[in-house]
Amino acid sequence: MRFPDGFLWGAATAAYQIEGAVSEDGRGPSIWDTFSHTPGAVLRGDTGDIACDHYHRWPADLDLLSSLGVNSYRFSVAWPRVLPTGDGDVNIKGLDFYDRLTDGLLERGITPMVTLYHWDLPQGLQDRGGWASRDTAFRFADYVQVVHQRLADRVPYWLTLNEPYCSAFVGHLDGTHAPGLRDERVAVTALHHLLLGHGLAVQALRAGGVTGQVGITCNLTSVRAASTDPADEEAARRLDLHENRMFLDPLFRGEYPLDAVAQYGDLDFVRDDDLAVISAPLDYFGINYYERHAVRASPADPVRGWERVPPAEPTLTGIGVDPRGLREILERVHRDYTSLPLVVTETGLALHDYVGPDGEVADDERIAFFDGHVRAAHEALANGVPLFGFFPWSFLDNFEWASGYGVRYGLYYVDYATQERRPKRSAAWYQQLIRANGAAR
Ligand code: IFM
Repeated sequence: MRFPDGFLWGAATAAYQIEGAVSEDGRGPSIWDTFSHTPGAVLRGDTGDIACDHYHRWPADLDLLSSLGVNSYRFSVAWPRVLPTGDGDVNIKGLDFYDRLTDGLLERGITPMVTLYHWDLPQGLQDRGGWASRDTAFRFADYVQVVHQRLADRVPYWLTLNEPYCSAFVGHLDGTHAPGLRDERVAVTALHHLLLGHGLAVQALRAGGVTGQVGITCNLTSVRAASTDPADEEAARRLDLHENRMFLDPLFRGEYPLDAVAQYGDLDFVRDDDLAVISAPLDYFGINYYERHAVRASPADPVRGWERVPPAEPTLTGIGVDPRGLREILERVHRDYTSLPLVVTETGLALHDYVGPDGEVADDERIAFFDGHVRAAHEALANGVPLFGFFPWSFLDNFEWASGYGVRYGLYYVDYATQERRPKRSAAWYQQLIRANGAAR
């Protein structure tokens, strides 16, 4: 099993999950600062105030990435560092940080992949309606232009949004992510404005003469009906709409699925030309994969009409492990939606890792997880999917949103009391995989 020469073996993080330094050098508050400081919102009241202190420790962290052997690193820019209230004056010190980070990566021979929005909307914009307000999409494009002007000459891969599903539905319908709302109408409106923001950001990048590749990352799931009962098949169709088609159809077909109106009501917030903006051509597409699930009809939930069948062996986050879903999604996107190059921008496993008496973090389940998913990615490649990279989530243990520091995803263990980083067994495994470009296993 060999991967193509030049295949990107990376690692991924996001600003609020690792940086800390939330009040430093002019950074403004984001919706995640507000949410994490809301009593009861995050497990044990954890916040990203300090996180991995990456804002101060970035040079040593980049050295770790070097020793891991990755040839690419996916990080996100915090909008509230660059524009503390969301628009208005640019905070040069915020841009300086990402400038240094980008140069630090390039000096180490590591290709930057920059996510422009990984959920940390400036609180100032939330106070004006957040993603439920159409104006936020335009403010996003303005911010993207500012970041692009500063980093354009050195960034080969741009991603506009990370996981608009989570921003829209987990943040505005489930209420378990910032801004913590529970209103389906607001969620679907926010979804549209997120996608519009993506499209306007692509326009801004193109107008600015972007030389790097432009894409977006969606988290997609592999959904199947639990049985051939028509009610279960209908349940699977609905969940597929909610988790996949509401994103893929507008991005790649320039339309919302026909069944969206039956599920969510009139999409009267969609204006002429919005879908043309949203579906403007991209250079590549990022996929985050975590879940393959069976779905059945749920008479107890007539509104949604579906429920996931609980996996036989749930992980800490309640989902199962099934690498087949990664191949299925890659093949589906390639077959049904786009011939663009694809990249796995995230996949990973949450564990309660600990340092053993021998000083080792023996995360063998994570190694098995990654092994299975790398194999699934290779199968997709062999079946003709133009896959060009694989980015485990995550480089470091970090602030896992509503789960705080209660679960760990990193290849490196972080001792939050001392900020010591320690490679887990999975880091050594990944290092070997990268050296062999997948071959020697
Ligand atoms: O930690 C998150 C990341 O921010 C987005 N994708 C899923 C990861 C694990 O839950």
